[in-house]
Amino acid sequence: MSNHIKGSFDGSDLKFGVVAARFNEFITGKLLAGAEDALVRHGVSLDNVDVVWVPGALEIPVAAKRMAATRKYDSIICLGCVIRGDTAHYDHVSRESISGIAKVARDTSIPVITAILTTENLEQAIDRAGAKGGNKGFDAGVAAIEMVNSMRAMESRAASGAPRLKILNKKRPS
Ligand code: INI
Repeated sequence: MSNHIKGSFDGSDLKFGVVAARFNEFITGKLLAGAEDALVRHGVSLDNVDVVWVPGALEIPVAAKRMAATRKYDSIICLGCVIRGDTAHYDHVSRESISGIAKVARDTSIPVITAILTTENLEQAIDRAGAKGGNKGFDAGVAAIEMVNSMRAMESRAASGAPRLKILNKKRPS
């Protein structure tokens, strides 16, 4: 039978960075409240949560990258809200911010969690920021804790076994 590695939802002693966009702050403030609620309910102390505000969703990736580079956070949670307007700007902002955040996670190996709402209108955003669609900030907080603990569990299991792919460590014949 295979070994299933699962992260716990215990956030005590974990430290989080949050990057929140001021654009559409009416919504992102609610995402932040949801994320903090999730963290606290899972044992995180708010003393261990640092929140950096940036102008808009496009600025989130660079701030998340700088936070990750400090190596002081177990996970970084990104909060933004992009609402479709009359131009193609929406497409650029949503695509660049979300793909930029995903790249930070890959480049730094730190779980970087995305709660960037991309909606057709304000009503859809409200639904997802604490109304009938739940609160995507809360979901992001829970996902951040699970990811940290699941990566830790995987690493501690891997550390207990013999190293594989020994051939890679051998000197190539000249
Ligand atoms: N930023 C957002 O976070 N949401 C939006 O809906 C949005 N729209 O629609 O323009 C937006 N634009 C600002 C952008 O993120 C940058 O802050 C700005 O372009 C400066 O670089």
